[in-house]
Amino acid sequence: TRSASSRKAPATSKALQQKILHHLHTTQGTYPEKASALAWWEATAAAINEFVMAGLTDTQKTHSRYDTRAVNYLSMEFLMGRLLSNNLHNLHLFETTDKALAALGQNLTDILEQEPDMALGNGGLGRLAACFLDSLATLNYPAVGYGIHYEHGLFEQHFRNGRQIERPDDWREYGNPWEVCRPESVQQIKLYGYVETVYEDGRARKVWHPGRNIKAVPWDIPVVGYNGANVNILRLWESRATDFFDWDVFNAGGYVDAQIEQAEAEAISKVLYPNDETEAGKELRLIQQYFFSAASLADIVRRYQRAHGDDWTQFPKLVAIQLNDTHPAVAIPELMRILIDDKDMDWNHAWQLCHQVFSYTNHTLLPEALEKWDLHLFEKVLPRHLELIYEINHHFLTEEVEQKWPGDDGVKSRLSIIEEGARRMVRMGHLSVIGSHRVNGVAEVHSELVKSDLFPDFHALWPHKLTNVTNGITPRRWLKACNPRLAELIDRHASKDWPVRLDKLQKLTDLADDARFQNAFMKIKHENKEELADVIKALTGIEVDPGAIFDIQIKRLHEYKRQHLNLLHILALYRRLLENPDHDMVPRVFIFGAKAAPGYRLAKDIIFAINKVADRINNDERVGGKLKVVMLPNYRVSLAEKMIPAADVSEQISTAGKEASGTGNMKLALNGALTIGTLDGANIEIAEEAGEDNVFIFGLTVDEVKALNSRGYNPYDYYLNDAELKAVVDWLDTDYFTPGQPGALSSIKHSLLDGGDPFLVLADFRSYAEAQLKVDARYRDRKAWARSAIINTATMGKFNSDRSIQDYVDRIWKLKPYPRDNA
Ligand code: 26W
Repeated sequence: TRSASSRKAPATSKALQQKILHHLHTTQGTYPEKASALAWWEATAAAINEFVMAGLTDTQKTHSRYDTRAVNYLSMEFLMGRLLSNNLHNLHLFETTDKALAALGQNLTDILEQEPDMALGNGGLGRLAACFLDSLATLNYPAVGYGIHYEHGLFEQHFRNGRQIERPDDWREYGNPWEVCRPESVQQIKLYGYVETVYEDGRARKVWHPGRNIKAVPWDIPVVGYNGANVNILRLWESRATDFFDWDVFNAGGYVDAQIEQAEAEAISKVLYPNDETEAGKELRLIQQYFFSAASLADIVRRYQRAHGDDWTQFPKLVAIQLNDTHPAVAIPELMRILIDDKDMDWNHAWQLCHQVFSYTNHTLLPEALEKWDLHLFEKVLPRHLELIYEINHHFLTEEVEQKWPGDDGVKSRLSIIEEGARRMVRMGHLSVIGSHRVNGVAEVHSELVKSDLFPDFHALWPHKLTNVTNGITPRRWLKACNPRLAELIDRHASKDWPVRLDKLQKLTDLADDARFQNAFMKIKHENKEELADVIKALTGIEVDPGAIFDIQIKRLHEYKRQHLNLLHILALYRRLLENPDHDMVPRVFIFGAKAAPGYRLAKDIIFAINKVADRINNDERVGGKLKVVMLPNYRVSLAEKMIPAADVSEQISTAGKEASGTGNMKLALNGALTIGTLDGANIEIAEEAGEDNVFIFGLTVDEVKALNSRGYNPYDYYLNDAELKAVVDWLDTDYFTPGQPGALSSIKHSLLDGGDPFLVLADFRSYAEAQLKVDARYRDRKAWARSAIINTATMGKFNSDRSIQDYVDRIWKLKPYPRDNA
């Protein structure tokens, strides 16, 4: 197939063959007859890296030649997935490499499978950061991603007797061909200790005497833009024991102590915290946050001073810093510390610079996810930063808040960075809002809730600070690379530049009723389902029929995402089939992928329940192949790439008001799945784009959820008044799905009844079941289904992450694009 752009591949397949062989010999030390698949992958990556590195050098030269304004994207998570396939697509080398490898007797698809996922993130927030890097490079914006070089990314998930088992992820076990270590840019990071006030020339100065010094070593991962655009960098910091080794301690017999110090230093970047949306308040996590924020700021300041020395006037013109949630919020007092303590700047000047460079994205409203640090812990780890936070807070409360609401202590205590109480806490959200010039939510409804419910007083104080940037996804990875058949069909029927101009998919709406196009579109869906069926068989042994509806829910396991609502409906279908073997339904395969945080009991119980229900249903002759349930193990980016193209139905069923945006919803709809969803997050905007007829909306709205909760929600009202609902909830209390182990699934029932059903599962059950009947009815009408599927693909242009990035640029970052010289 011809590539979507008019650009041609930068190498012939002959030339590439030579390069791959060269690397097989000289960097892998092997030869074709002997080489393992892994060696072939390494050699291919090394060959492609020649083009990547050339682009990187050109881009860096361009940025320094024009002294460009850049955004620095600070994120604790970057969920990059695999890079080889992505780099091949973005460099227009995919077909060429395929050919080159074929000529060498190798299969590219198999070789791509050798690459471990780079899973340095939990879920939505981390994958969003990865899509944004792709778009920033593609649009030629100068940008650096800053994060942590975790030795172990998100755990590997296995099932043992249906229960989730975690094993460490070891993505770098055999090295990583993409990353470059930059010892010349090492930073020293200080921790603990105490602050001394020194009087000099009649002025008080603060001197921080740290108790610990840690080395931050940068690893650069090139980020290749589409069409051979810029190659930006993702800079990830690894912690090491410092070289400023305490030789006295060592010589005085402190060998063991010195080793302990080294282990402690290395622990900082050892492992990604697997908690999604729950703040645990752990000291190591705070140290991780400070470690990478401080290293990144030192790097930003070093780069700036290399060009501008002590002239700070250009700083806010050249530097934008985006805080991806509050995890890097400590960067705000850190920049103040650098400017005031190290660079001798006065408070007002420093604050003015600070406030101009920072902006903050909020990704969640869940109270348990809002970061707060115990004040004493904070003081122990970062004594100087706590002082600076007090001072920021003092200026804010006595100047800005006092001006607006004179004498109002209530509003002061609500807006204070410090939460008073038995345990005093540092509120990182407050710090982020006060220290930033812009704050954004990630979908329209979410941003409105940020204004009205999360930060209403801040919104009253600064009406222009809070804004919206709706999330997006990169169509390169999430359509072109993962769904080559559909990509090729679109190449032929819409314009070829859709990977950069996704709105051009609109043209396909004209073909939504065209029988030939419908057949071609649905044939591709069917072929993708056959491929996924093979994957399911290989991973679980379960056989599924590609003729059935593939109904997919893929996301972290969380009560608010309501995988258990899906499960209750599955039980209802099963029950209908048992009560009436002739019950008429389109055969359906429910497919899940989800990891639970290792300490989240109920989430793990829901995984167990899905697995147990799946066992029972899949082995029950009576359902006559009409119902199958599959929970795929170890859901991750590379598995998502196989599942999404094969989905007929996309489950987006969070309690309204709880899912900030969702981005899986966009990926699935783009690939022609019909959404069954609540009016939550970006589902609302998806429904607006696709039209209400092409999505299945159900359940309570944000306002109805609020009203029900303030009336006082009683789950028994629903349980006792819906016989089917009662029957399936009670089913969980028997040993039907766990023979010999009654009560093994009762925690779910308990949470839904006596636990108060905090996410209104029972309240939305009937409406969900009815929407599912409409899904079934639509699927029977093959043409109507095909039409809706096509319209979904055609109307997802808005959700291109290039559009999100352009919104950030226009509203917040104010960058100019700089295509690289020599490109
Ligand atoms: C402190 C523990 C913790 C860890 C991660 C709290 C919160 C998080 C993230 C903010 C959770 C997250 O990934 N949020 C998701 O962000 C996506 C990108 O904006 C949204 O699409 C999802 O709706 C949101 O849940």
